[in-house]
Amino acid sequence: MNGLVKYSTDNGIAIVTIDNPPVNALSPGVPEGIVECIKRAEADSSILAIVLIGGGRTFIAGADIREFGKITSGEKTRDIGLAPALLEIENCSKAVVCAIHGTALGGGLETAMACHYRVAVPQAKVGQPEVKLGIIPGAAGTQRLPRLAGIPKALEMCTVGDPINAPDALACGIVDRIVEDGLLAGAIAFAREHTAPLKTRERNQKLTADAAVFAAARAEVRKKQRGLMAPLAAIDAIEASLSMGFEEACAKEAEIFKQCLFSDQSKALIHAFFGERAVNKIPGIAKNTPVREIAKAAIAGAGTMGGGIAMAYVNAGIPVILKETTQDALDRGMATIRKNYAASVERGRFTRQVADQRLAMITPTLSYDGFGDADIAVEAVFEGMDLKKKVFTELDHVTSPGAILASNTSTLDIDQIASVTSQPQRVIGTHFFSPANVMKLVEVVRGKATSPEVIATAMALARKLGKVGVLVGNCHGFVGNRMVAPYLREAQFLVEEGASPREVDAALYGFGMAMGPIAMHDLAGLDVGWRIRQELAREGKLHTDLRQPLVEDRLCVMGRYGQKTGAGWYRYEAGSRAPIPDPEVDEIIASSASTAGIARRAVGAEEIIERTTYALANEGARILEEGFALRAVDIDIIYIFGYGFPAHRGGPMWHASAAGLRKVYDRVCEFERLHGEHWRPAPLLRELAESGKTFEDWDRARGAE
Ligand code: ZOZ
Ligand code: NAD
Repeated sequence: MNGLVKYSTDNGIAIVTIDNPPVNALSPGVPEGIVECIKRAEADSSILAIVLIGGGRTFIAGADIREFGKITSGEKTRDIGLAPALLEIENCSKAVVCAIHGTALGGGLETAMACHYRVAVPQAKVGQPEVKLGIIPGAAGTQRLPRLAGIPKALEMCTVGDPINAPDALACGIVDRIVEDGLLAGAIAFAREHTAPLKTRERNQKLTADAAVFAAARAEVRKKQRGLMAPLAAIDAIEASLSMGFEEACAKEAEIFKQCLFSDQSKALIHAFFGERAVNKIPGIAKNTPVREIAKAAIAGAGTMGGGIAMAYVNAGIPVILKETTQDALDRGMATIRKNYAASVERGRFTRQVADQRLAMITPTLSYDGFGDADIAVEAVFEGMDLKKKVFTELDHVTSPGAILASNTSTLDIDQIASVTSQPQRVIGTHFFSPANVMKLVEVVRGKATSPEVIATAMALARKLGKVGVLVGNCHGFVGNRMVAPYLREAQFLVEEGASPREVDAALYGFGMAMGPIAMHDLAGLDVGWRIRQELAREGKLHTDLRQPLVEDRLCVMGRYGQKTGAGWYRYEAGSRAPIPDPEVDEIIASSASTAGIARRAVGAEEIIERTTYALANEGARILEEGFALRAVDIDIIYIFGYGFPAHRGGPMWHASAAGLRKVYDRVCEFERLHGEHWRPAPLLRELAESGKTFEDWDRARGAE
C-alpha cells in the first residue's frame, strides 16, 4: 500500500504487515497505511478476517518518539493520528487478529488492544512504557488496558512502565492465545476460527474499582518514582475510566497526554532515551568495525571491583578466571561473591541453582594459568602506577596476542599503563562503578594507541554485560570522577558557609539525586581523596592558593572515613546505612569555618542546587572543549547511569541548558566573584551563553542526532 504497510491475502484472510524498520514505530504513514489496508479488506467480500502483524524483528514498538520533539518544538501541529486510526480498526466489521512477536509497546500495545483478538509468540513482550518518557499512553491505552486486564494490572503497567511477557499477558487477558510454531500461520488459523461473530466491543464495558486502589497506587508512585509526574498522570487517566464514558475518558487522556508531552520532564526523559543509544555512535568508528568475540575473561584482583566485575561477566554468561596474590585475599574475594549471590537468592532474584551455576563459572587462582586463552584480561588491582605497570607487563606476556587488556583504574593514565606493553593498541580502560555487578555505567577509556576494533569490542561488551558503555578520553578522573570533584567541593563549601550536611543532601535528594553528595562522600570513603591529597602535597602539586575544603581531612584524621568506619560526615548504627546527623561534626564544621574566617549564614535549597549542579556543568563544558567526552549527551548519560542524576532532569548538561546557559553563565561569573577562581567559567559555557545556544546545539553542530 503506502510502502510502510503491506497487504496480502491467504485464502480468505487478509494479512496487513507493518514494514517500518527497525522497530515498526508508528511513524507518519503507518497508522494511515493500516487503516487503508483494513478498509480494503473490509470492502473485499472474499475476505473473512484480517491479521495485523509486524514485519522484521518486532511488532510495533510504539509511537515514533522522534515525532514528539517535532510536536513540542512547533515544527508539527498535527498529532500522530493514532487514536482515530485505532477506532477504525475496532469498528471494522470483520475480525482483526493482532499477531505479536518482539515487543508491542506503547502505541504498539494500544494498536493491538484495538484489534478484536491478540495472539503472541511465547517470547513476546507487551507494555505501556510511556512513563519512562515522561508521558502516558495517548491512544486510549489507559482506557482499553483496564478493560482487558483489570484496573490493578493496568495501574501497575502504566505507572511502572515495565513490559510483561506473553504468558503473563495471556493470564491477565491481554493476549488470547500463545502461538508456539509459526506466528503468521498460527494467527491465520486463529482468524479462521474467529471470523464471526465478533466479541462485544471492549470499549463499552463498564468498570468499577475501589478508591483505595488508586490511593495505594499514588502512594506507591510517590515512594518509588520520586518526583515523577507522568505515573501520577497515568493514574488520573485510568481513574477517569470509572466516572466517564469511553469517549469522554479518551478525551481526558488526550488532554493529560499533551500536558505531559510538553513538560520539561518528558523532554528530559526523551533526551535520555536517545542519549542512551547515541553513546554507541562513535565518530570515526564505522558501524561495521569488526568486534571480537569475548567468550572467556581473566581478571587480576578479587577486591571490591574485581569481584563485582567477575559477577558482571558471569551474569552475562562469560566464564571468568579470577586471580589474586594471596590465598587469603582470594578466599575473601570469593566469600564476598558467594555472599552477594546468596543475598540475591534470598531476595528471590534468582534460584540457588542459578547462583551455583554462576559461581561455578568463576575459577579462583593464584597464578596466571588459564590467562593464555582469555579473550580479555581485566586488571582490578590496587590503584598505583607502579603496580599497574607491573601487572600489565605480566599480562602482556601471559595473554594471547589477540586478547584485549583492560584496566579498571579510576584515575591513572591509560597511556602510561599501555606504554609497558608490546601492543598498546590492545590496551583500554573499562571503568566500572561500584558495586560493579549492579551499577550500569562503564566508562570506556580510550588511550592514544587504542585500536578502533578494541574500542568497538569494549562498547559491544558493555552492552553484552547489560551495561551502558560511554567512550571517554584519558584525563585525570576521566569524565565522571573529574566532574564529581567540583560537585563535592561545592557541597562541602556550602556546609562550611552554613548549610548542615543534612540540608545539602536533602536539597539534592529533593532535586531527584539518588543520594545527596555528602552521604555519597561517606559511601565512597573520605580516605580515598585524603590519600590522594597527601600524595599531591608530598609532590608539591596541591593548589594551596585555592580555597580547599576544611573539614574532610579533619574527619579523616579522626578515623571517620565514612560508612566503612561507622562514621564520616554522619554517624551510622552498626549494620545500618542510614546517615544520622552528628553534633560532633557540626562542631568541627563551625570551628573550622570560624578559624578560616568564613561567615556562617542561612543557605537555601536553590543555592545548594545551583552551586552543585552548575559546578558539574561548568566542568562538563571544559571536558567537552578539551575533547574528553564526545558529546554533552554522553556526559548526561554518565551522570544518569553512574551517579544517580535524575533522568527526568536529563543529566547535568541538559539541566543547565534547560535552565538557560545565559543564566547559568551569569551565576557562574557571580560565584567566581564571591567564591574565587574555582569558578572560572569554561570558555565553551561563555561562548554558548553569549550566542544563545544550548549544549544540544553544540552536539548537533558536531553531527550528533
Ligand atoms: O527500542 C526499544 C524500546 O524500548 N523502544 C521504546 C519503546 C517505547 O518507549 N515505546 C513507547 C513510545 S510512546 C508511545 O507509543 C505513546 C503513544 O503511542 C501515544 C500516541 C498518541 C500520540 C498523540 C500525539 C499528540 C525496543 C525494546 C523496542 C528495542 O530495543 P533494541 O535494543 O532491540 O533496539 P534499540 O533500542 O537500539 O532501537 C533500535 C533503533 O530504533 C530506535 N527506536 C526504538 N524505539 C523507537 C525508536 N525510534 C523512534 N520511536 C521509537 N518508539 C532507536 O532509537 C534505535 O535507533 P538507532 O538510530 O539508535 O539505531
Ligand atoms: P581493592 O583494594 O578492594 O582490591 C584490590 C585487590 O587487588 C586486592 O584484593 C589485592 O590483593 C589485589 N591485587 C594486588 N595486586 C595484585 C596482583 N598483582 N594480582 C592480582 N591481584 C592483585 O581495590 P578496588 O576498590 O577493587 O579497586 C581496584 C581498582 O578499581 C583500582 O584501580 C581502583 O581505583 C578502581 N576502582 C575502584 C572503585 C571503588 O569504588 N572501589 C570504583 C571504580 C574503580
